[in-house]
Amino acid sequence: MTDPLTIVARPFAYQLPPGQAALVIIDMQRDFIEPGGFGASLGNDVSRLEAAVGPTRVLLDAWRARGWPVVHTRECHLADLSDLPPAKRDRGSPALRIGDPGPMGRLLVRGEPGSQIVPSLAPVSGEVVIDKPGKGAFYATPLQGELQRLGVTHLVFAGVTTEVCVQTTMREANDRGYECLIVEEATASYFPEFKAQAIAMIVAQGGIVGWAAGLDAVMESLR
Ligand code: TIU
Repeated sequence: MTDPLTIVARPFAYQLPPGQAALVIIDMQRDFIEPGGFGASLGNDVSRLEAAVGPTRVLLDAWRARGWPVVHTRECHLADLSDLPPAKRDRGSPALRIGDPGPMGRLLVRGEPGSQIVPSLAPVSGEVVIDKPGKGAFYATPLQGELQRLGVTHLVFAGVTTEVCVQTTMREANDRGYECLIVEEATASYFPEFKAQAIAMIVAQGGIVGWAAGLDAVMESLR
């Protein structure tokens, strides 16, 4: 077995076992990142999320070059909305609700243009794509079985939004025994202060949820 790579991270160094660490890219979908989608319908400034796309592409290229496992997730619902609880659809007073028609098709509905991952991060053959009805990627999905099939023990996270779907999934993964690292430049929130605080919560108390590292630190150890 190859020696683990050491990544300078908070709250202390992260040991990445080559081949056993999946890159997990959360919900880099047009519905969250582009105007006219679900994120915008909630009243958010979606332009804040674009900053995470380039750094995520750097990670994705590195994982692909090594042939390591890549997982993409998409928050979306079945066309008949049978997997959408009323508590999720009816919350608050958004401009449009999940399932309503918008400029990129029906909001957060599987197969619609808005639910697709942005073109520069589009999945390629052999990568795992998980469609999920919740904020966490383990709830009501085959993710855990896919990770077991791939022999994955470590998860390196990118994606949006930091404090909603990324943090929820990291917490679910941490409880399932995965060693989790979030890459700071590769994640974004509509609220910069929430991004900072979510990362602070993850690494507090000796890494209660996991680790955080800068993109340069990750790339340095991969070289
Ligand atoms: N609203 C918000 O910040 N996020 C979500 O609804 N989903 C994800 O984070 N993907």
